[in-house]
Amino acid sequence: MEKNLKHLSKFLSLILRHKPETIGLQLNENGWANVQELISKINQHNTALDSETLNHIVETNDKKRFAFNEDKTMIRASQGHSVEVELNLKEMQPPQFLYHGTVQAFMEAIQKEGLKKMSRQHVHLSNNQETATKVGSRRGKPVILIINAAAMHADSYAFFLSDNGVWLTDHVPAQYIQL
Ligand code: HQG
Repeated sequence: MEKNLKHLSKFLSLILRHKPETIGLQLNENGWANVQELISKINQHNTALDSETLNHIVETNDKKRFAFNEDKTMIRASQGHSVEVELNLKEMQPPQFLYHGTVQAFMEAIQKEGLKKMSRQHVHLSNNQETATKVGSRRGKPVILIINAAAMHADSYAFFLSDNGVWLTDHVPAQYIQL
């Protein structure tokens, strides 16, 4: 059961962040999908999903990746998109330090160019080293970078906090990164 839920959650990430066209779904400009349409298109795609299971995934997802709108007719991913969406995130003052987990293989490029958003809409940062360690571990032995977020903010770089607590920014120039 848990395995199936994890599989469904990954499939939802694919649909709601990257490739809605896989099931012929369209996200609106703010990344929202109609819940009934999502459920029926996922079922047409030979993947069983009912609204109870979807609610369960949204509530119990370890990173709270998905969120419903107020009347629960719409759903979206809270961050992590590669498709262009306007999340209308609140610009916020970051804590003094934020963290980014990566791997050694990227360090040469990162030290030259800083952190780039690559295929996503933002650079993803976290407010604790533990989360950054998990993010980096997806790719191998993690290297944790400490970002001087307060200094960036003082230099007018904008930071946004997603609904699920991920800090987002456009680019972290190398001078604000310490190992
Ligand atoms: C690296 C997951 C070369 C960067 C996670 C990272 C996170 C560079 C990779 C969320 C670079 C991009 C995002 C540069 C950055 N040269 N490599 N100049 N700048 N990189 O997946 O932060 O489980 O797009 O270090 O938990 O790893 O999907 O970003 O290794 O929150 O919800 O390029 O995805 O969340 O990789 O992960 P990603 P990320 P979910």
